[in-house]
Amino acid sequence: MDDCLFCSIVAGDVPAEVVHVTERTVAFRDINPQAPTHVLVVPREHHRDAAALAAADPQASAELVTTAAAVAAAEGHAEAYRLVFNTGAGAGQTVFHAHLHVVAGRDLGWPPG
Ligand code: IU
Repeated sequence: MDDCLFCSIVAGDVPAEVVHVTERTVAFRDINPQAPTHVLVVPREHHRDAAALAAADPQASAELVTTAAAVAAAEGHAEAYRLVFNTGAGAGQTVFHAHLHVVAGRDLGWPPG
């Protein structure tokens, strides 16, 4: 999709620190990390949010989660990590290409802010 930052990262047109790739996903470090490990897992195809992705491509949706688990394990956090889909501007979504946050490496409070 034109004018989508994460589509540009997937295409390799915008640099990012990629940590894991699969057939349907790309995982890269968040530019503004909120924890020692903060990685975004995105589908290669453009969908505006997690629900749209799940409706269109359930396999890709599942692969986001399995990729996130692999990333957490590779970073030494298999026992404790948080996965977040901010969905909608009111919930903090700022990039409208579905992405799963993988956050780990510090105490994670609940409820989230
Ligand atoms: P959000 O759930 O849509 O708010 O998450 C978007 C994330 O994308 C956010 O954590 C940003 O720090 C991150 N990000 C990035 O990694 N690289 C960028 O160039 C931009 C945003 I703009």
